[in-house]
This record gives sequence, structure tokens and C-alpha cells, in this order.
Amino acid sequence: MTHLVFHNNGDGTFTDVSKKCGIAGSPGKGLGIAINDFDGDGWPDIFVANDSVPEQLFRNNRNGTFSEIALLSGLAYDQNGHAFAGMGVDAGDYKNSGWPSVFVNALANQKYKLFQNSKGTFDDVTDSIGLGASTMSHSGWGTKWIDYDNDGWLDLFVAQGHVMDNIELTEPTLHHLEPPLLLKNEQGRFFNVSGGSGSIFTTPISARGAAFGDLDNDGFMDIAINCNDGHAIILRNRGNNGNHWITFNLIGASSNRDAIGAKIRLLTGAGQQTRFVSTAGSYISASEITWPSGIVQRLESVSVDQILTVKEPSR
Ligand SMILES: [Ca+2]
Ligand SMILES: [Ca+2]
Ligand SMILES: [Ca+2]
Repeated sequence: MTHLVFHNNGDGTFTDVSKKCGIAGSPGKGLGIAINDFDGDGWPDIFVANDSVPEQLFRNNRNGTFSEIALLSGLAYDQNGHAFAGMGVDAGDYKNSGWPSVFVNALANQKYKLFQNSKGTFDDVTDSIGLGASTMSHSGWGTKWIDYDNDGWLDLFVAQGHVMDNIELTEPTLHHLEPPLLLKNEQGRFFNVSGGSGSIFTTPISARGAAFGDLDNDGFMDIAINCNDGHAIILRNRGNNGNHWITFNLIGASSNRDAIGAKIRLLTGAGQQTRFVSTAGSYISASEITWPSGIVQRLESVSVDQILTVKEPSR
């Protein structure tokens, strides 16, 4: 199928630019999407998770067009050269290196994949960082990099459940209903902490979509899940572990008002964290916002544990 791109005309109407921008030339079986600046040139690129055909990376050519470069950049196939059932996907700077890596989940027996970004090229590091064993028997859908414990390292949440409701008949070790998965990032290695994170993580459900936000403004990320044939689930993060946080509410002026495409870099005594139009946690002493317009705004001595509204300065 052709992926679709609609240009916002700014007057309440949209124009189909799928062909004009070059994306229609590379059809796929798209189930998930992650938008980030994968090559660090300041322009947002598009990753598409495809089901059982090669994954795709559309590089922004900075002139309204995109080129598909997944094979060249190392994102098209896993480390064994296989395509897989890419479903949920998210991009995040899990190593605090300044570069967004790509997490893609898959069907059972395929492992969830982590493609580590090194200056715009990617390596499948799934097995070397401890993800392979803890995800081999699972099937993942909605997912996101969230720093659930505000320790400055992005962790992974995955809504799970096998696609076939009678999978146990043919593969007794796999399950149609599965609890969600929470993986804690310890300086670039991942550990399954689901067991100690609340009863939902031992409750088998048929989860599909997951949405993330700080619902009660306490600085700790909460999660909403929807399920096949089940009620919606809201997970409140009890947080309260003493770690600091800050939430940015960015308002673009020269850039788009929602600041889509802005990059925030936090500088602390412990190093740096980068986020792409999102919330961020941990202690902070200075931060830098690169707006989509190219304007770079530096904030010094920002207080923690607050929601900070930042308006884009004029040139
Ligand atoms: Ca880019
Ligand atoms: Ca964390
Ligand atoms: Ca919260």
C-alpha cells in the first residue's frame, strides 16, 4: 500500500502530496511510524515499521521531498538480514548520545529489535543489550520510550498480545493474552522489571494501542491502554521516588505553533539528554531548544519539578 502524506494548507484544508513528496514511490505494509531527526541535520525524517517486508526510512531532502534510505542506513533488515513483522515503533536517545535510536516490536519468535543510531547509521544491537531473550516469546503493539522512573535513562513500555486467539493450540508456549512489558534501561542495557511494577504486569490482556502522558502533572509518565474485547486501562505511575523532572510546553512562533520537530537538549552534571518535542526528566542545570525554524534558544539555571512554558523567540 502507498503511505499517504497530506499537506496542511493552513486554512482548514489539506492537499494529498504523497506523490509530489516522493513517499508514494515506496509502498509498504505500514503499521507504525516514528518521526525524528535521524541524521541530525535539523529536519524531521520518517521511519515506517512494515509488517513482514523491509522497514523504511524516509530521509527529508529539505526541499519538500523524501528519499527512502533504510537499506543504506542499516534499518531495513535485522542483524540476520531478515525482514520481520514490524508493528509498534518509537525513536529515542536511549544512550544519551544525542542520536535517536529506533525500537521496533514484532511477532512472537522474532524478538523486538533495537537499532542503535551512530551518527545517522544504524546497527541491530538487540542481543548485545539484553533485549533478545526478554522479548522472544512476545508480540508487541503500542510502545514508547519513557523514562518511567525519571532517572535520566529512557525505558521501554510495550502493550502485548499474540494476533491469533488460538495460538496455544499450535504453539503452547505462546499466548493470545499477555501482560504488558516494562524494560528498565540501566546505562544502555535492558532489564525486565515488569514483575515488580504493579499487578497489570502479571495480568494477561489483549492489549493493542498505548498512549502516554503525565495525566496528573506529578512529573511521572502515565499510560493508557486499549484492548481487544476488553475495557480501557489507565496506569497511574506512583513515581514519588525523589527524582527530579521538568516538562516543557513549547510554543512556536516562526516555527509551527506546536513546535513539532523541535529538539531539546538538557545539560546536567550527569551529562546530556535529548528529546524530540517531548517531556524530559531528571535534574537539569541548563537546556537548549533547537526550534524547527533553526533558532537555538538556551535556558540557564532552570528550576526542576515544574511545567515550563517556553515561547519561541523572534529572530
Ligand atoms: Ca534529518
Ligand atoms: Ca529510566
Ligand atoms: Ca503522572
